[in-house]
Amino acid sequence: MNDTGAVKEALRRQQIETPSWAYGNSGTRFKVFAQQGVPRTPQEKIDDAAQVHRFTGVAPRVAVHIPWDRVDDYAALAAYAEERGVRIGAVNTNVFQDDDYMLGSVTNPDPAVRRKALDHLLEAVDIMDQTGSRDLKLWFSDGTNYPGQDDIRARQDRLAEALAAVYERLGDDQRFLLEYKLFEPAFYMTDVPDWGASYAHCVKLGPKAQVVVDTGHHAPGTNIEFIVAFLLREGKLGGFDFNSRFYADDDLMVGAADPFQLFRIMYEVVRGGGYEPDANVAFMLDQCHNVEPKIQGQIRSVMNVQEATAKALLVDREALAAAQAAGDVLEANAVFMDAYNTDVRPLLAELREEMGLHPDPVAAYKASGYYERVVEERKDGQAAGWGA
Ligand code: LRH
Ligand code: MN
Ligand code: MN
Repeated sequence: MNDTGAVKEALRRQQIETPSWAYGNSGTRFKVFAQQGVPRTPQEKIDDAAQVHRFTGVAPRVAVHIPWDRVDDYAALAAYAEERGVRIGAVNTNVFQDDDYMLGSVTNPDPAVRRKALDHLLEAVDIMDQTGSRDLKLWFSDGTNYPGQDDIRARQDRLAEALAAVYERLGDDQRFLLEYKLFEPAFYMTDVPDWGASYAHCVKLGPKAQVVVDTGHHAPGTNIEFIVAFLLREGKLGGFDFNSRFYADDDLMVGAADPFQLFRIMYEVVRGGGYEPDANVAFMLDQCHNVEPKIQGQIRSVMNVQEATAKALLVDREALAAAQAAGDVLEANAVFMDAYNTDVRPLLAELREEMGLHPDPVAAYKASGYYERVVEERKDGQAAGWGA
């Protein structure tokens, strides 16, 4: 796509979902650093997410994580979000924080623990009914630390049973996204370690089961764009948890560690039709801002995804196809790199102005005084944190 108008049009309809947990305090197992002005309630997280949308224009949804965002009335929470110009997006489940889950949740050898975990997943679908959310995001920390600790195959059977029960409960307009992760917190064997395991379970269940790619969940050196291309071709790419990493599941700002990788991923998304609205690929962020300001970190991340998308849309597909067909390796690579090396910031600034936004979202946010206001307003009470 080389016509700037068409590129802008495509960028205008981009939707990037931010995670409620990115607005709360977070850290590592060594220290959670408390920041000022951090939200104390799910409503205040939504207030902050609305700021990201206000200044970027492309972040209209916020994902929730249950029980971190537990409220009495989820329909009221959805209405609250709408009043602030955003919507509730994916409902993320949490079967990793109770003592009961030490040996696993849905794969636990104890049927009572499995039942408890499944009940939580089903409750999350009830919540989706109230928030109007389409996506249920399932991530299981399940796994083992030592060879022989539990039966790998039996755990797969238990997992399949739970997934089937959740699938059964989904409404017509709902689906689940099964997230894989190589390791952590389990260090020997994880029950959904890679896209293949997620894909196989999803294929068996049907179209309402899709794979979600968290970009921080692979072994170093994994070709993530290949996975994206493959899943899209199979109609099984449900979405992304975007973040970046240098070493493991670092949850740093997307596009910070390896912007070229983000571009390559977005190119495969565009190439595979995943950017079309009816492809239903959810572009979500899953990040933690341990040392940087949170709302500003989210704004920066949204802009990083926008920039990678703009470059992906700018790839001269015709020239690329011609070079590929001719076996012209260097020309094909040059066409690809041309798009990556384009400075798309002026184009995006122009687009924002056309959308009635400030061309520089970070500067506009800083000048808005929102941060100073919430630091003052949120002085008292308990700040929400990762896990709170
Ligand atoms: C697991 C994960 C998953 C969780 C989130 C907090 O590492 O990526 O998506 O829900 O982190
Ligand atoms: Mn994730
Ligand atoms: Mn993760």
